[in-house]
Amino acid sequence: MTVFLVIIILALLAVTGWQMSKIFDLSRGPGADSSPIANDKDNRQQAQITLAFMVFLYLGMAYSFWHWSKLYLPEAASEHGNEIDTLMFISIGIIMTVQVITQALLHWFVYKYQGRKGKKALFFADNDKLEFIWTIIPVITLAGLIIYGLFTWSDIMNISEEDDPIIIEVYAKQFSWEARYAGGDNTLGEANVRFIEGINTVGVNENDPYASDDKITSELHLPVGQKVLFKFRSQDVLHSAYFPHFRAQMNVVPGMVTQFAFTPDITTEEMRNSDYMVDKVSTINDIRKENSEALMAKGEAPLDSYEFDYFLLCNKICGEAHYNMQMKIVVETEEEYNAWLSEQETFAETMEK
Ligand SMILES: [Cu+2]
Repeated sequence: MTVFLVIIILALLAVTGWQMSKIFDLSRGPGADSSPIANDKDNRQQAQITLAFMVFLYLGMAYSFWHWSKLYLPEAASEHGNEIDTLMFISIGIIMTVQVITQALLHWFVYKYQGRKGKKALFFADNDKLEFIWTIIPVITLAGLIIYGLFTWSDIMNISEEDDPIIIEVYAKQFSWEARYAGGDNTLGEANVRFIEGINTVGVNENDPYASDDKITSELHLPVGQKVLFKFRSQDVLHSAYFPHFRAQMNVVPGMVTQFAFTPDITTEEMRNSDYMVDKVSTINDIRKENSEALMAKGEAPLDSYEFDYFLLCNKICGEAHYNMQMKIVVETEEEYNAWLSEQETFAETMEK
């Protein structure tokens, strides 16, 4: 509502400004140049504004890179992540180069060939050679990018049986995630929303023999260096499972199972100790310390100090608490993973209670 009001006020202000400029023109009297046709002075002014706009664009671009590049994600923590990053880097590199050159040409030509009295534009109908050049270069570049992207995509999405991945179900609902480990048989029991009842929160079929050893958890633990196949289900609306640090994302659609596999290759501990993360965490904690002092001065509790963890986020705006829909991910050694998993209760044990 507030946004709507602000838009209306801005629109009204624009109309007011426009009307005032008309009144201003009328009040200048008969002596002033009131012709609607642009003269040399107008043209020069417009050409200079165009050049100034180009400078503004380049400065804005340089500032954005300098100021926001620290917000980039850390290095990819999965095996395929580097492929995605390279694809992204090459695409952005090409786009940036073309953009910088064409902006300069566009603005410079507007300036150089500004309107002048007595100057006439050359009539130039077409040139087959030029048309050919500016068609074939984008065709080759785009085809190259698309084919490269397709190969990367199929490389990441094709899961071979030989990899023998660990199977984990990721279950989404407004507004939380749950994970279901397939247990000793590495086969998930049947599940459906119709089976949801009481503590059976993800709807596992109690009568399915594969289901009894499944383990339902509120944290995702993954062993480093092992391929994990995630099977996604949603209870209610469209969600999107987003693993930013692992460069993975998959829509979670009610009524169907979607999947994505990746191999985590940096443990939580290693990521915490990386230069990038040590630096980032200390910056966050400095800010928290300052804010805590302000809070304590008001007699409120101070903030906890921050420690890095991987997390799974929802990347579809799925409702009012969407922003809060996240699950902690721990990447650890195989021994730690096995120790953690053996402590988790099986589905059969949960249902006995
Ligand atoms: Cu969601």
